[in-house]
Amino acid sequence: MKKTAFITGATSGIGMATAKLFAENNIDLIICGRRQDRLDNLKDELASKVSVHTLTFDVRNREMVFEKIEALPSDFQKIDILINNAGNAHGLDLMQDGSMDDWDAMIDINVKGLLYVSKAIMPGMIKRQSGHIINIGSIAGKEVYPKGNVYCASKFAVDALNNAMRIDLNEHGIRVGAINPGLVETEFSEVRFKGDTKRAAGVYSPLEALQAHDIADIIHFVVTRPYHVNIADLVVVPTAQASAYVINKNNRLL
Ligand code: NDP
Ligand code: 8X3
Repeated sequence: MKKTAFITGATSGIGMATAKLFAENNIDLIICGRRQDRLDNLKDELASKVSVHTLTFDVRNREMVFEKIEALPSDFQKIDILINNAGNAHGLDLMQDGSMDDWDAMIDINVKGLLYVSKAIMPGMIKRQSGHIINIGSIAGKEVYPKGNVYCASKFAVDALNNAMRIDLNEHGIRVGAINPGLVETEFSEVRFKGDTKRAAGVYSPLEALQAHDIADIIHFVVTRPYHVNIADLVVVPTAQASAYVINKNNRLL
């Protein structure tokens, strides 16, 4: 039966690549983000393949999250797959030097935003006793690295919430799992370094980083397993990356 996926952070990187791959594979889409123009362009690109609905909201805005999800048109109300992907790092500083605005952003977006969206979507899945939630964590949620502090903490929280969700939703037959990537070349580092594209490019050079489509491929694999198979927790790194901070390059410019 045809499925509908709700993807947060579909305006860029992993979320956008996943939306494109899902469209190639006949999965209808609800694509979300703050940048309406990008959502409109993506909808124009994909609408000949599948049904696409755009939702523009900031995951930090609790009221708007619920307002938008509750007002979904009837064709899009049955959400089979939730990809909790929206998130970013903001800054890379020693904890004693960190910006509290950056800390608020990471906790509010990566942790509380994921909770709000999940809270709005879980009741429908519980009612249908079916659904699949994929949380995009990070290797930063498995290992702390120097200056990663609050970003790592936010992704450790995603790791905990992924496990907690799987336990709490277990009796309802809902699949829950996390994909935890290492270095993926997206707009992630541009956001982290506040638009410093040169510094951002240095994170992914010289090494062959993962690309957004590599993660999209894995997400698609995960959602296309038979329903009795749940991939609960998966770490994926570039071959050049052995751990959060053992990376085969001359000098990682973090
Ligand atoms: P991008 O910066 O390319 O994409 C981030 C996405 O999140 C954008 O679509 C952005 O949309 C959305 N987003 C950010 N803040 C908000 C917000 N407040 N409200 C709604 N949407 C928001 O980065 P990636 O694709 O790399 O990141 C996707 C996920 O993957 C994140 O959770 C990140 O932590 C995780 N990850 C990334 C890794 C990497 O190396 N790139 C590695 C491991 C995990 P918009 O700005 O339009 O709102
Ligand atoms: C993104 C991976 O190592 O840049 O979550 O934090 S890392």
